[in-house]
Amino acid sequence: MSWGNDAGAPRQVRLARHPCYRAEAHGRFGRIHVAVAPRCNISCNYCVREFACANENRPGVTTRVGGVDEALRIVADAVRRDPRLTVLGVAGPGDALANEPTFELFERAGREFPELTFCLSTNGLLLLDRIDDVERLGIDTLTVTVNAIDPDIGARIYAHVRYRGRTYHGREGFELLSRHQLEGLRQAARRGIAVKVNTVLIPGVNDTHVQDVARLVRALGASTFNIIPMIPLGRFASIPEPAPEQVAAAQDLTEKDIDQFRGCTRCRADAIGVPGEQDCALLATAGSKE
Ligand code: CLF
Ligand code: SF4
Repeated sequence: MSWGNDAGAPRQVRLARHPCYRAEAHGRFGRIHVAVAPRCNISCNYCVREFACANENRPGVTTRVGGVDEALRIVADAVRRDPRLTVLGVAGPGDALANEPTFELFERAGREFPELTFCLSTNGLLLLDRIDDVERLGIDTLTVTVNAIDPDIGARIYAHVRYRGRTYHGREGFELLSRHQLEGLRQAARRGIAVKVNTVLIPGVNDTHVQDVARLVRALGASTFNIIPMIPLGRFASIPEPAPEQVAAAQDLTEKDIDQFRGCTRCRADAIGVPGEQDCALLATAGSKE
């Protein structure tokens, strides 16, 4: 099966082949995550990252963190194996924008794989600082995780925020993060980048707040909203995972304000494949050593 060469295709065409943006693309097209971003600049209370993990399927884990050369070999191997893989994404295991290899990767991939859609997922702290780079590198789709807009709620979700050599806690940390997230996503949308907001649904913390988040990010230019049930880990290990009905209710509520993506499979940082099918990250990693 061939889907032709999308190099230079209008963004709408590229979006139509993005499994995390268009319902009709979900189950038909896939993504290649390359784990070139180990470091993070904030601390979410539900986060546990693992850099040598083969048997868990969730964000923040990868079999290994590799360099850009290895990542590009993985991409070449993956697109050769499966032409349905249309999206190249950096989604951790830390924050994409807090790791310089992310930028080198997209720079080189722009020359080597111009037909792929470039996707980047971030906590948004550095989005304002790097928005020119994000645009220059041809990032088509940008995901910003926005878990709150109310400082009283946000201060409960993040243990700290580290920015330009200083560490911020509590409300101060959240307000800094939130300003950068919201202004960054507004500027990205104004530059024509398709912006999706991921909101991690945390029972008892932000579950009555998601509509406020959805309305504001829509007003700022986000086009898609993805409510992700929190996996109880780290400092939030004792909070129960939201039931599927809770997630569906939050999606139904916010659907009035913004398009929903309902097919999220909470991918690993090195997931490769069509979401919902078995990922072949280990296979591709092994292939890269050939
Ligand atoms: Fe990857 Fe994320 Fe891009 Fe998709 S995943 S960087 S937007 S190409 Fe997709 Fe995976 Fe859910 Fe993310 S199913 S965790 S929403
Ligand atoms: Fe973990 Fe991602 Fe939060 Fe960083 S932004 S602490 S990697 S969940």
